[in-house]
Amino acid sequence: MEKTYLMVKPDGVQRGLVGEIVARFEKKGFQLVGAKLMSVSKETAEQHYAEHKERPFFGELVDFITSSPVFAMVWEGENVIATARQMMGATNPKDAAPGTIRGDFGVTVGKNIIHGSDSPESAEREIAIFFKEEELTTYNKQINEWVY
Ligand code: 3AN
Repeated sequence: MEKTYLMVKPDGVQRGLVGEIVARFEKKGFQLVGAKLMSVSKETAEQHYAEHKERPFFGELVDFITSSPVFAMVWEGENVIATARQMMGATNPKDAAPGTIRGDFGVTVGKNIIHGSDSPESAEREIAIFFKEEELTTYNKQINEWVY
């Protein structure tokens, strides 16, 4: 089953949006298989955002993500990578549709509340950066195929 890495960024944690965000993915029908509140080191931040190294906002990005705790999560489900990106909304909250997380709660592009992997390759890479294998669980929901 497909997995993705989602992270409530420091602005989302500070604004008390962790529960709201977890609830959206739970209600959608995805399965939480790993989660933790954590501080991100400079090294981990630089590794995570490596593809943006040459961008002018790289320093700002690393400073922000290391400034206070994030809520790191791994979610599992059919097409969870693309669907989670849709639920997050456009990168710049001013372009994010109402009903999406960034559309409902975000204002500026630098502080856009949530990160989500954008491909199977980045999901695998990012999950490995933030989680040890033993921190992830596998379990079957005790329900039938209609009620998910
Ligand atoms: P996404 O998070 O939607 O995949 P990316 O990968 O283009 O977006 O950007 C990574 C992160 O860099 C974004 N989450 C955003 O916080 C930040 N970012 C993107 N563009 C800018 C910008 N012009 N100024 C400041 N931060 C930016």
